[in-house]
Amino acid sequence: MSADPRTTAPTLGRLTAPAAWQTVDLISDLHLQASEPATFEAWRHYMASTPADAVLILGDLFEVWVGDDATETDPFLQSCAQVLRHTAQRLHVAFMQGNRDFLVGPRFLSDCGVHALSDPSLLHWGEQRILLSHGDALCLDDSAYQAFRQQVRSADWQTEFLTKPLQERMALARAMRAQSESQKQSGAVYADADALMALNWCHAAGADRLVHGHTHQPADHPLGSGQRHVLSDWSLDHAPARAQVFRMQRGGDFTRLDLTPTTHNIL
Ligand code: LP5
Ligand code: MN
Repeated sequence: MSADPRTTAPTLGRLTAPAAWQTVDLISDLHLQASEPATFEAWRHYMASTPADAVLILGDLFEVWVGDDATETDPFLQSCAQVLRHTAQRLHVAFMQGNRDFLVGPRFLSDCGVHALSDPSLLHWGEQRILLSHGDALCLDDSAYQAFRQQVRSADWQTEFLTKPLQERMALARAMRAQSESQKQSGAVYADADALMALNWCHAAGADRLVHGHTHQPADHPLGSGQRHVLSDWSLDHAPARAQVFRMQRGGDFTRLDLTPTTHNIL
């Protein structure tokens, strides 16, 4: 019998903030792609100008990722790498895999000077303990997705997939995206993060806050005696425009910066 994921303690990554960090930004679900240039430009501008000491990317930075070797021939991915590289020279940039870009590998990250962040990870920041996740693993009621996730996160599946020629991997990813979009068009109601699992994760980690993305439903929910903060996705190429940064200050001030052009709130 396999263990109940709701009550199983997760394997935790850890990130200890240096004493000098005053501001940490969290972003996720930008789904960067060549056909969405306004979103890319907003991200580029934000990365070049944020006053934060760290930008932690909680998954789905990329619309899709079929292997680090794709960057060799894709000018758009090279531009994204350039933005990461420039930013990582100035501040701490960390990347957690999402359900679209779980194949981003150590080679790409080290080429860009970006730190890997496992899912979930506990941020130790002074007295604060903040748990970070992409969020897809918490959407337990989506059992078809959880089965798919278990398969594609296995080392065997990934080794086999990554040995396929690039064009074949791209075709498989397109088919998978089409399958996922058709499920969305058919009006499927998506599962939210499971409340018991989220609470147990926080207890196991000694955290009173969880921050995650994936569901594209930005909100702050009570979670036991703490809170669950859900990040927004980004899109400046399709209405409604959305691009939010979750900014945390040392000592516990949390704000959401809205970077959509109409707000005049450009960093
Ligand atoms: O991503 P989004 O928001 O549309 O929906 C997600 C879940 N979908 C996914 C799939 C991604 O969109 C595409 C993955 C790209 C990875 C590229 C590299 C690997 C290629 C792999 C090729 C096999 O994550 C969606 C959730 C939703 O979030 C809400 O949480 O419901 O889950 C699904 O759509 C998965 C299905 O429910 C189960 C799929 C069963 C497999 C069917 C195979 C169909 C044929 C595909 C051809 C390879
Ligand atoms: Mn996601």
